[in-house]
Amino acid sequence: EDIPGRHSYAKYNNWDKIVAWTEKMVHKHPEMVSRIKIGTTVEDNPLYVLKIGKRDEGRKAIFMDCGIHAREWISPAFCQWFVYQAAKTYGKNKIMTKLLDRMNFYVLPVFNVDGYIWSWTRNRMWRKNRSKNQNSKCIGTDLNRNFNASWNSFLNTKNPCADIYRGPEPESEKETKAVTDFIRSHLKSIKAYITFHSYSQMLLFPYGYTSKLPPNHKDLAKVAKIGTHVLATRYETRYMYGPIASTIYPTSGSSLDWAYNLGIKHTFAFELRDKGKFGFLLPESLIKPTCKETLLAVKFIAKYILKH
Ligand code: ING
Ligand code: ZN
Repeated sequence: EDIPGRHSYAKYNNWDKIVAWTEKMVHKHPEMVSRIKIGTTVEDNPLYVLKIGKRDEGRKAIFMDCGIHAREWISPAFCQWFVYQAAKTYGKNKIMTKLLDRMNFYVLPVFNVDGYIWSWTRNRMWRKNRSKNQNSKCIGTDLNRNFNASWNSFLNTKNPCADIYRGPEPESEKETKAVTDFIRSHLKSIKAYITFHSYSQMLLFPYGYTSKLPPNHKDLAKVAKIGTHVLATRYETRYMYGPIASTIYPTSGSSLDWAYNLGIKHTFAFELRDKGKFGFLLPESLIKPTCKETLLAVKFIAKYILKH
């Protein structure tokens, strides 16, 4: 399992290893896992979504993305763990079997591929993508400020040199466009959207751009309350939950608010471990515990989606 130089779920894997891993998953589970290229990045790297579940396109589906921010390495690690556990425990674990018999998962293990590569090779603390900006020497757009959700409203996202630069227009970035096109074209089946960040230990839901509460706030809060409770049953990891704006900070142009306003009524963002002790540099020894507890919450959300 843990051989030096090889892909491992207990280690952070670079982009090349993750690509090889996507091939391996399809090869090992051809009836369960397929790989869809939804687009390419600014630097012409492929954007791969793994579809998990049977061929039936009409079923309910959940879209999940990891690694929208380059330095949040625990996030892609979770998406890999999720796919692995889904394929491995299908037919063995009662809940996973029921979920995969009735619904599909679309998993984008690395959203911001160019940034992820940059964080491995040049700057471990890189967050944005790697696109060039006009009239500025600064590089990159924050993909989680680039969605068409009150995009124009927050001035602090206007500076190309800022870590939260929103880009020249909504969906200006190839990565954003690939994801929004994919979700729009599968909108009939997609019933939930879940995005994975680090760090803070929070489970967030809309809105970020306003302190107004969405119509199904009570429903979202209930799912988040039970989800964080279920997560804590494994290692007693404490999560806060609530709307983005009041729980973490106000944001405009996030994928979560965009997906919600598009009509996906169950949208959640995980801020995975920890609470700042290691921050983005979460040690590899904490990858598996983080993934295991998070999987419990994700399975709970999926079960809820299946029922409602
Ligand atoms: N935090 C997120 C950010 O983009 C977030 C918080 C999540 C905002 C979901 C909006 C929607 O700032 C990190 N750590 O990136
Ligand atoms: Zn993030």
